[in-house]
Amino acid sequence: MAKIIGTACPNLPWQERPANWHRPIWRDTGNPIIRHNQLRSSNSIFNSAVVPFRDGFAGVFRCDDIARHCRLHAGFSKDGIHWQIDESPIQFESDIPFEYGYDPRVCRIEDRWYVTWCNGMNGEPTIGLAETTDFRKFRQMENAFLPYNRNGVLFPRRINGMYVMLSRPSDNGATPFGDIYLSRSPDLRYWGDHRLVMRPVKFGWQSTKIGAGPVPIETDAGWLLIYHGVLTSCNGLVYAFGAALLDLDDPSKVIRRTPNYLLAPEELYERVGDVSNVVFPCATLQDSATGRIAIYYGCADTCVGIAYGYLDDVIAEMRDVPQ
Ligand code: BMA
Repeated sequence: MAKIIGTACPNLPWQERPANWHRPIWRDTGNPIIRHNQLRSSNSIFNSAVVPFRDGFAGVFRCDDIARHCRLHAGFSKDGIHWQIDESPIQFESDIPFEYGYDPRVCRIEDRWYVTWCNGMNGEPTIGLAETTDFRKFRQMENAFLPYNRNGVLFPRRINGMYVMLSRPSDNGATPFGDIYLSRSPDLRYWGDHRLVMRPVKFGWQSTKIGAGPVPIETDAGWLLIYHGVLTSCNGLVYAFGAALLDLDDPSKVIRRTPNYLLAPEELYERVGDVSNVVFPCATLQDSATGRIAIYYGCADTCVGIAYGYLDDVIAEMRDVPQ
């Protein structure tokens, strides 16, 4: 049995696997847990990130407003299912512009939380970075990289003294390619030592591009990285997700990954929406005592769902996959 390294989270949202369900990941029966129009001003609320916070949970939510601007909003919850999301977007304290924000991730490192997101830089996408200690005040820092980049995801501790971030160099549109890269920084400002982590796999659900999803989970078998993979169908892009194990000491090394997806668009709220056929994971809550993992994912660029699974079942799906 593999073990999650980290704190217990006994109050994470959870439902046991349905009796007739044979796959390693299953959905909350109340999905979608956040609807597209939960805010007065929201066209859609999807690809969003949550963390344990005080006696409940906090998060940063992607809310596209009814002018179709991409905004980030803070939110709080006692149970991880029912969320009070601020009506107003986060006002970052910053010397550099916040142009737009989407696909946030939130990572706790030591005494604070860091938000990474796709930030506009002169209109082009790159990785924005901010810190908070209370989810009320957010101090925006320098963008991590040059455009074009997306899916910036921090590791939850320094590795050999360095902060580590995954990202996905891309282009300016619905990028038709994409590999996961890793970069290191001594101070969260200057990034280097760039390494390729993994590439798409010929044919199938992860053949067009891949991108890191939630903050990697530390386990005694390696870092568990849940990531999205994209297939180009006759009807456009299809977003599913799978997982990989990365070396604990050097996470640019892939140990194994899932040849099959863990979850793909299947339910109506995943198949039909502003962008159909998308499941896009941005956060997990995990309980080190039991190996339970709750995965928060955007559904069809419209709303938010949760899926559940056990660490061992996810690892059992992994194989040696040519990188
Ligand atoms: C990606 C990102 C995501 C989105 C996905 C599917 O490029 O923009 O926010 O969920 O496309 O539209």
